[in-house]
Amino acid sequence: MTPGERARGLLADARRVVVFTGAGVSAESGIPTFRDALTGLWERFDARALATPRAFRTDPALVWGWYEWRRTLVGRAHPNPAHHAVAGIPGAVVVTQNVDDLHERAGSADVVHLHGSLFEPRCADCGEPWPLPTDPADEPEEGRRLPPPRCARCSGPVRPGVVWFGEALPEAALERAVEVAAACDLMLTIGTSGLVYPAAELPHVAARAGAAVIQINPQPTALDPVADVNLHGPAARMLPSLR
Ligand code: BV8
Ligand code: ZN
Repeated sequence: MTPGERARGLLADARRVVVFTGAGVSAESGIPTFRDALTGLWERFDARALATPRAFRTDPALVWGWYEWRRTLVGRAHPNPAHHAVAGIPGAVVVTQNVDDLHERAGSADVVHLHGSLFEPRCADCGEPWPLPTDPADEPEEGRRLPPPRCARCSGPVRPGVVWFGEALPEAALERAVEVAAACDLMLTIGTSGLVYPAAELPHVAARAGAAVIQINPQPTALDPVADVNLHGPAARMLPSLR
C-alpha cells in the first residue's frame, strides 16, 4: 500500500480529525514562510529576532512596518487548494500557528489560532483593540518602516495581535488545542517544520493518545519520527488527492 493510499484510508475512517498547520500551508497562496518572510528592508534581520517584544520596544516602526506589510500581503492573497481541501474535511478542527486568515476565508468554521492574528492589533499598554483601516487606500505601501498608530484610549503604541517569541500563547487557544489533539483519532500536520514550542508538542499529544498522524511537507521535519505516514510534497497538490 502506498503512503497516499494509507493516508486516504485513514482519512476515510477517521471520525474526529484535527488539522495542525504551519506557514507551509499558505506558501502556495504566495505568503512567504516565516523564515522566507524577510526580504527588502528586512532581509538583514532574523525573523525570530524581529518577532519579539524587545524588537518592538527597540524599533517599533520597523516591527510595525513588517507586520503591516505582511497583513497587506495576506489581504491580497487567496486561499489555495490546500486551505479548501482542509475546509472540506467534515467536522475537522483546524489548529494553526499561522497569523493569516486564509483558513477562515476558505470556509473552515472551527479555527484555533495558537500564535494570534495579523488582523487583531491592540494597544501594547492597555490592550484596547485597534480598528484596522477599512479603506484599501489606507493600506501601507510596499515594505517600509511605519510608526505604529497610537491608542485612542491611552495613546500607547499599537502592536500586532500576534504571539511573539518569549510570550505566552493565549490560554484558551492552547487549552482547546491540547484537548482536541488528545481526543482526535487522526491528526494531519501540514506545512510546519515543528520547531516552535509549545505548538510542536501537539502531534506528540495526539500520537500518545492513540491517534494516527499524517504529515504533509516537501521537506523532512522534526515531526518525521511521530508521523505514521509522511507525504513528501506541496500541500496544495497532496491534500486534495486525499479526498
Ligand atoms: C513561549 C507569530 C513561554 C509571530 C510565531 C528561549 C527564550 C524564550 C523562549 C524560548 C527559548 N527557547 C525556546 C523557547 C520557546 C520558543 C520556541 O519554541 N523557540 C524555538 C525557535 C526553539 N517558543 C516561544 O517563545 C513561545 N512562547 O514559549 O512562552 C512563556 C510561558 C509563560 C509565560 C511567558 C512565556 C511563542 C512561540 C510563538 C512565536 N510566534 N508566530 C509571527 O508570525 O511573526 S512562531 C512562527 O515561527 C510561525 O508562527 C511559525 O509557526 C513558526 C515557524 O516558522 P516557519 O518555519 O516559516 O514555519 P513553519 O515552522 O511552519 O515551517 C514552514 C514549513 O513549511 C517548512 O517545513 C517547509 O518545508 C514547509 N513548506 C514550504 N512550502 C510548503 C510547505 N509545506 C507544504 N506545502 C508547501 N507548499
Ligand atoms: Zn491603550
